[in-house]
Amino acid sequence: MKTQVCIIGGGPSGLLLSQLLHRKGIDSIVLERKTKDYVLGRIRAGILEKGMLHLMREAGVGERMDREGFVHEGTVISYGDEQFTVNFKDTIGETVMVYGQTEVTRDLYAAREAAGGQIVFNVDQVVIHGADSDAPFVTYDVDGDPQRIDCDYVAGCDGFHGVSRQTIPLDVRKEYEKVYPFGWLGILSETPPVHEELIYASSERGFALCSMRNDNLSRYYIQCSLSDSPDDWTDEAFWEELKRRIPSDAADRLVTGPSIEKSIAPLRSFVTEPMRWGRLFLCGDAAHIVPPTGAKGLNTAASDIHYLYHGLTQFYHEGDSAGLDGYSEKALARIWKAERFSWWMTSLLHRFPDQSEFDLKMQRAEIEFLRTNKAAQQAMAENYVGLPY
Ligand code: FAS
Ligand code: PHB
Repeated sequence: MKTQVCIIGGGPSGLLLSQLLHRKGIDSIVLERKTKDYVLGRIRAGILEKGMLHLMREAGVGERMDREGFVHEGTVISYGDEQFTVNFKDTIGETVMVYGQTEVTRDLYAAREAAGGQIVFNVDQVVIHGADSDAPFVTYDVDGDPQRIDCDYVAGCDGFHGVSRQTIPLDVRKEYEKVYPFGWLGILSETPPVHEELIYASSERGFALCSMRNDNLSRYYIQCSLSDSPDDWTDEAFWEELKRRIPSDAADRLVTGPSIEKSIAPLRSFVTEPMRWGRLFLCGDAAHIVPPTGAKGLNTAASDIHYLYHGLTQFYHEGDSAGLDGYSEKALARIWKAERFSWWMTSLLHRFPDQSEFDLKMQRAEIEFLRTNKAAQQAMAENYVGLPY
């Protein structure tokens, strides 16, 4: 087989790139390790920045998002029983949207299928060949049958555990990592959200987050030990711990119910440089990871896709490779700012095992400064709604 762009990974990055390229008459094939149902079964991000909203509309898949998504004008930050709102709309005139990654991925799959897009599921043994040559190709197996795709470019959209990043030689790539000493235990419950917007809660017992997917589907997280497993937590234990960490007025009105999904995500900050090697471009989690505290994971994947989509379009339509040549530097400039914000939100709101009394006082003062200072709230708002592409 031959295509212009071979995309490895059928998550939001790979699907969004494939759909955007299709709309510009650029051909791609998506290779996905799992089944579509498996990909759609992963419960992940919930907040979309304005840049992602624009890309979804540009890809022709924004209609259900605009109809069913929830526009949020701000978020609550709480510390024990004290709480305040950082109002993005009042502060900087911007908002975010709550529309789950599962729905984003569902809409993108529907669009690719409607357009006759080529997505190969259950691929195995994917290997990228000749990325540093003018004739790259990708080999893989499906049901044990060896396959080959010759292409102009390879987009590595295969997430943190994919093969694309590993294809870049160790003496070419440099990796930066910070692993946090805790995880997030998340549940999904068919219950009404406890608040109309999100609550990011800091407490002496640890962090908690109250989020949602729709009027009767809530998403909650509590900071947990890395040695925990979901089976260690009954639903009752989860609800009791959540109530201890959020403001008491919210705890009093919290509607609990059986979890329909329960999982633990480790938290890490990670970046690999460069994000390009020859004709291989890394996008999304294949190149970088953020702790989900700043809701930047999916949204930094989106800005990578924006840069690569425009670079490929410029190349195929105008024969100009400037966008492709500048991809890594431009993407990394925005990624590092998102890494900083995600690290800042995580440091601000979580309990760290080695925190001294002074550290706790600094954390408290930082929250108090955010509560009382307009410039601090403006800075948080600008980062949360998404810095410019
Ligand atoms: P993805 O990992 O989503 O997709 C990569 C795809 O490539 C997968 O479908 C995988 O099956 C496939 N693949 C892997 N190896 C392959 C191979 N060798 N060949 C072919 N295909 C291969 N972000 C937030 O903003 N908020 C959150 O709350 C949040 N929670 C998260 C929880 C967890 C457990 C994880 C892992 C991530 C979370 N994220 C969150 C971040 C997440 O949303 C990612 O940023 C987002 O999925 C990035 O999308 P992709 O880059 O497409 O990577
Ligand atoms: C979610 O709804 O899953 C969510 C929202 C905001 C975050 C992280 C996760 O910062």
